[in-house]
Amino acid sequence: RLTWKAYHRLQDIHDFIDYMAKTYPDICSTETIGHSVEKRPLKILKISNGNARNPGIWIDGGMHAREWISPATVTYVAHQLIEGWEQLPEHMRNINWYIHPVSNPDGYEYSHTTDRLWRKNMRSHGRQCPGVDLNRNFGYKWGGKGTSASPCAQTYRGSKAFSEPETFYISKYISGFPRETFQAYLSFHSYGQYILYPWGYDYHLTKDRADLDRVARQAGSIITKSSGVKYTVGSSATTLYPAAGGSDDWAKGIAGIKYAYTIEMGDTGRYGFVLPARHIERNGNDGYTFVDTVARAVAQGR
Ligand code: 0X9
Ligand code: ZN
Repeated sequence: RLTWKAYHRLQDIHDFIDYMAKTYPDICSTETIGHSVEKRPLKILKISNGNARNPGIWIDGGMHAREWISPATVTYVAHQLIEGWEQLPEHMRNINWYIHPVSNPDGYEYSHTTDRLWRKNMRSHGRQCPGVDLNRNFGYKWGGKGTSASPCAQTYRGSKAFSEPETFYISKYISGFPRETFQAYLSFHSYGQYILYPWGYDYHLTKDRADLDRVARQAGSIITKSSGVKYTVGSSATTLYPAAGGSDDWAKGIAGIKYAYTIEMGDTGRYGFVLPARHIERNGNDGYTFVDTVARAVAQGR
């Protein structure tokens, strides 16, 4: 059983997914979409009222190992959706949810056992430094700005686009659905409190930037009203820095998913990646507000 008063190990998060699927079989199911470099399962939790024609929303967390608030927030959101299901507004229940709380399971475990600030996956490169930055390994403008060809760099892009099973199986899974299925792709990271939309690879903006910006600002202002916390909104490249090969850019540019966002959870730097667990609930609520706002936009088709 998970609590949101501590950070949890991978096995506990996977047990939570299985427990939810077993306890709420009418709305929940689980699927393993592939295995990581070290052969850990890449597990997702699906939540649905059973209508295959609902729009889909993909949520992933834990792509960067040390960003522990991300899996914590994503599991918090999943728990809220499930426990509150009967009372949820239509725009939340008429969505098929695909939730992947730990997309970098090997790195996540390594950050618990060995190096708290590990970021990449655990790909071995022989005698060179291990690890690929999964958020530089997706296949849209792969290898561009803000990526490194050197295995020792924190932003090592890998040997080619989707060279890593953790990114490959996400793209394979999503690409297996009809193109209109997924209407939102939400990647949870930390830290800095930003809501970011494409593009990340360069300073250009998408044609529908106004829609992406409006929904992000809406979420930001509701979060500020409810928890007092501020999220900065803008495109990834202009707001943070250009970085190619991100999951959000792939979702937007290749998978054709309209609402592609990266949200950087708290804090703004006091604790950074090593955020004390007492901050999980607040971040969880902020994450839920973000997801709720995006789902409302999806339901309204705008
Ligand atoms: O650099 C990243 O991958 C993300 N920031 S983090 O501190 N969590 O590492 C930002 C990614 C934004 N999206 C793209 N650049 N595509
Ligand atoms: Zn990150």
